[in-house]
Amino acid sequence: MKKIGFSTKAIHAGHDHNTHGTLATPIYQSSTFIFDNAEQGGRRFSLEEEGYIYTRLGNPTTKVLEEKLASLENADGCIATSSGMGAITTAFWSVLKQGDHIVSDNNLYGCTFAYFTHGLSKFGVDITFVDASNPENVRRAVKANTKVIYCESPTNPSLKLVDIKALGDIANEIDAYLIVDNTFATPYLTKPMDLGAHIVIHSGTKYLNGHGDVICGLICAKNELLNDIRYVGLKDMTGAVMSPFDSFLVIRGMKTLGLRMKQHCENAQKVAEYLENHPKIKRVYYPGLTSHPQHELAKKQMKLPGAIISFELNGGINEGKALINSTKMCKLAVSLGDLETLIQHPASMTHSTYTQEERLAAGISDELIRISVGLEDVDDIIEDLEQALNNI
Ligand code: LCS
Repeated sequence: MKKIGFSTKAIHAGHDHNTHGTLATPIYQSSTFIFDNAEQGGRRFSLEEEGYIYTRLGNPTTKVLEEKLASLENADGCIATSSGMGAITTAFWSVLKQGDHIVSDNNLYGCTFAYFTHGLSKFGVDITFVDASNPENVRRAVKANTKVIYCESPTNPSLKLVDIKALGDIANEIDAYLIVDNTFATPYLTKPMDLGAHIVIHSGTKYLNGHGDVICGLICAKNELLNDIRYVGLKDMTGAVMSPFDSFLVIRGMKTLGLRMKQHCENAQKVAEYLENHPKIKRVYYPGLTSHPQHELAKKQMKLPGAIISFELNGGINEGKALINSTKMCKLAVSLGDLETLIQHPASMTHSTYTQEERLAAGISDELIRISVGLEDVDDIIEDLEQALNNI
């Protein structure tokens, strides 16, 4: 059978075939669903009969979104949540029990790191942080009770890559789950399920929605995990369910994911090359540059190198702050993956949940600046950075 293209799936997968034949997905803004009789209600609750019960357990608008992402990620299924953190916590509460051990890469989004260190550890879960860009470090950290290997790739904010296939092989050898946060790459650039991941997490707030107007998350998983994640983790433990209206917005955003990612990456490559050649800049972290230590892995594992860039200025933290205070069009804001170019300072903002010592151990310097390259005309992005750099 002919393979269906990415954008065709992004536009058509999960279509809601309703009686009115709507082209756009209707917003089924209903908290509950009416049963024909008591027997049917019972059958729905026992999962003997398919159908809707209550929106915390499933909703027809959200189902379209879930089927769309499952199709793009080559996953058996997908479960939408009210935030990326909701996706992470729901997945972990679903698969872990007291006494389990996690091996995680040390460079994570700040709140994921906080969930591990301040949250999970209180419930008797043991976590070892390693530099997972070398799979041997992960292998060495494995214990008899290791249940999950966890990573982002590229990582937030250092843009380090993790060899997902190598980690998938380790997870399978020790009968653990590999969970990959694919927020930075999106399925357009990397498909972790094809490389051996058992669960793929997204902050859909970022590229999947792409328009900066929703907080949401998604969990893609293998068949055997789906019921536990939806009917235990989401239904009973976090309750972090996505609203039908937000699902509608993310469905609309995802239809253009392929187009947007292509342009985001093209813009980012030019911005990264500009920054790397600028005399006031000490170092640029971007997988599309030949100076990136894992440039070869990026070419193998990613269709394009993504659109987040981090860099350090000559000088340091004060120069970095002066720069982000001087941009005009590029907005000083956290988040990423929006149409607008966003610039921020991880040490005092997104990664302030790490102590300075933990941050430095994870390779996140105090002077690091992160840019999410948007979809403005790239010459205008560069011109804004140029005037800001001239200001310091
Ligand atoms: N995973 C990654 C890789 C993230 O970057 C974020 C948020 C999350 C999960 C959590 O998703 P949320 O709950 O916010 O939807 N990252 C942010 C960032 O770098 N700036 O602001 C939020």
